[in-house]
Amino acid sequence: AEDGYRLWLRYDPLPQTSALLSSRQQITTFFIQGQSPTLAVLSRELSTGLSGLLNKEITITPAAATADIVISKSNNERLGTEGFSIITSTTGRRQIRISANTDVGLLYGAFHFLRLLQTGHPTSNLNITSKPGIRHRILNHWDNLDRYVERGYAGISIFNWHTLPGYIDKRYIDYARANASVGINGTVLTNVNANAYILTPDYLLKVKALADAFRPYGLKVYLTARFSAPMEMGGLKTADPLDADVKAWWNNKAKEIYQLIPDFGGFLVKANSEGQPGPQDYQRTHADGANMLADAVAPYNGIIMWRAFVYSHETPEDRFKQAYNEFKPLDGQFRKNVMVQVKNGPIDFQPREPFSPLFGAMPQTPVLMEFQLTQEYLGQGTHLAYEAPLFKEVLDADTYAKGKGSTVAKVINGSLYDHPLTGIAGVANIGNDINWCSHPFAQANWYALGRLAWNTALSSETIAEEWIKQTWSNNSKVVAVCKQMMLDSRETLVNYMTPLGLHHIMGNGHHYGPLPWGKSLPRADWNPVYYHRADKAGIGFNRTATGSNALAQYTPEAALLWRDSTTCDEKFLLWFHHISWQRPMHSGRSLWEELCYKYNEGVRGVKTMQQQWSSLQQYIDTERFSQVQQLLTIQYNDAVWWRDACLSYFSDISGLAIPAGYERPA
Ligand code: GCW
Repeated sequence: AEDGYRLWLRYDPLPQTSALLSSRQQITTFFIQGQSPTLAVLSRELSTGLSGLLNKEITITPAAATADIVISKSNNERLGTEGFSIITSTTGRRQIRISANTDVGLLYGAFHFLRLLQTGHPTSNLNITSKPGIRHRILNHWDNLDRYVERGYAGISIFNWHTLPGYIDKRYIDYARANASVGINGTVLTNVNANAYILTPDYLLKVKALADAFRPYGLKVYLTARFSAPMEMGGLKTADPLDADVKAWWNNKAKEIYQLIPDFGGFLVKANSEGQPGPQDYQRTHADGANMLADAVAPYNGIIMWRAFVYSHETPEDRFKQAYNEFKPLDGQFRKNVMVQVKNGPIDFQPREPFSPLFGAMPQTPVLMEFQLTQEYLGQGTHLAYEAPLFKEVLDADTYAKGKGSTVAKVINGSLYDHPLTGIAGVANIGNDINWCSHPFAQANWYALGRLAWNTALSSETIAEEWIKQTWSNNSKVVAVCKQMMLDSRETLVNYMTPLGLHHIMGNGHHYGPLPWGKSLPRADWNPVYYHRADKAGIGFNRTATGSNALAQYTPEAALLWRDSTTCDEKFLLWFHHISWQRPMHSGRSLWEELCYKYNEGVRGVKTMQQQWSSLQQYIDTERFSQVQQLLTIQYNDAVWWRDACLSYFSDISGLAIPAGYERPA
């Protein structure tokens, strides 16, 4: 576990390949033009990184002309405020030139250069320009003030409110480094199920201490705002967003925060969802609530990220449809500094969901993507599930909102509707475990979020390969085997948990193991039977025109993929259709047989991962090798548990026996 602390910034000496040998010969000195806290951070990182990787002494030189690496400001409009270029110049003395318009751009450039070295890229002929495609690249911590992390599986919160503001834990700095290394530039420190206490003067001083520590790394802090704070903290009788005293309270609070933290990012808000207070408590709309807060932070260039994760069981409506029904009519009513934050799918971070129909449906509103890095429904801190393929599936999905090619990625990077305000968020999987994320492979999901936020066009494969080389080894066998494990892992997990479009059949509350028979919770929409709808005749949720008609929330072209049960992509089949157990599938098997087949595929997939991992023993440090090996054993047993529980239950419901040739439940 200790070895995992360094994440992907290990900087161990590189193997002596020819690409490296030339870099090693060429790089001894670097020069940094100018001085600032960010440049100091950059200089430290480059010294540590280069001397570690190249295994020799690296020195800073005061003379650009004699340096091997020159880091200096440019004035290049194309690079924007965070982009950089890295060029090997061969005119005159051979130099690697890292340029950017800002200090933080230079820092990103330096981290990218270290990444190139760590991944074995030759540096003799570089000609790179890069800038982020999305402006706000943010982690959302669901961390409570008592350090309990909601849906956290990696220990308690890294934010130690007790010793702040006096004590700056080294971990805060390493956290900021890791984020900067992948371009993450914002962090929401507190849970969306918010505690108003964070807004008290004492806590704001603690937040300021973190903001000061993170600033050199280009990492802004944000907080969650509890909508009823004016009552709880301010002693007001209401939190009605149209009430003058309420507005004044928030305006003063914003002023107080910005006096302490001039570059405070703004607020993330969960309102009128799962019992949280909100504007609807006063018969006001989400827009009224968001705009009131937006006005409070606008003078300081703050933003509001207002979540669209709303659903209520009082409404008989399919939960799938509720966020869209609530928010779509509000398009055009939000202030310019409001983003609506939408989870990738319409229900809740399932192993596979169709994209949320809100993407593309609110042309006048910047829509921010919320992914979940913490694997609440994907085996948590225990199962190996590389999420980049899940993220990519959603980003690449076509909304057809402005014709073919209107991908979700284009909605969130602002290009489809020409929004300058853009964002992507990942619910963090970080805790105070020595290795940060509990499962050594879970670090890859944090890494992937940053890399995709920078460039949504990167492939899952490229990201995996980069991460493996930096985290495990440059050895080609390790790279090939880990990459295969990672790329297959999500589909394997879908197979043993929720194949063919099943969803939300996890155990109540904890969401870890299977509970397809679950129907005891008071809220129908929290019970698995609500989602799979299995009966004697068949299985699946009819969301076509003869059912809940959730499909009508998509553009007709997008809906076409799923509308007809005979042509529907089978991965999504039971999301949209109630299908007879006997229905022939593309494989020629009946639906029931296919379900049995898929669950077994899932179990087999984990067995394969175990074998793949075992083949790497000689290349991996004992500690991390054994940790992953043990976790894979748990994952295998869990996959068997999932298969047996689900197939037994569905067999009971359908009256169909598990066909010969498939493993049977014990
Ligand atoms: O996925 C669900 C979780 C809740 C969470 C909620 C949300 C923070 O089970 O724990 O609350 O989503 O996203 O608001």
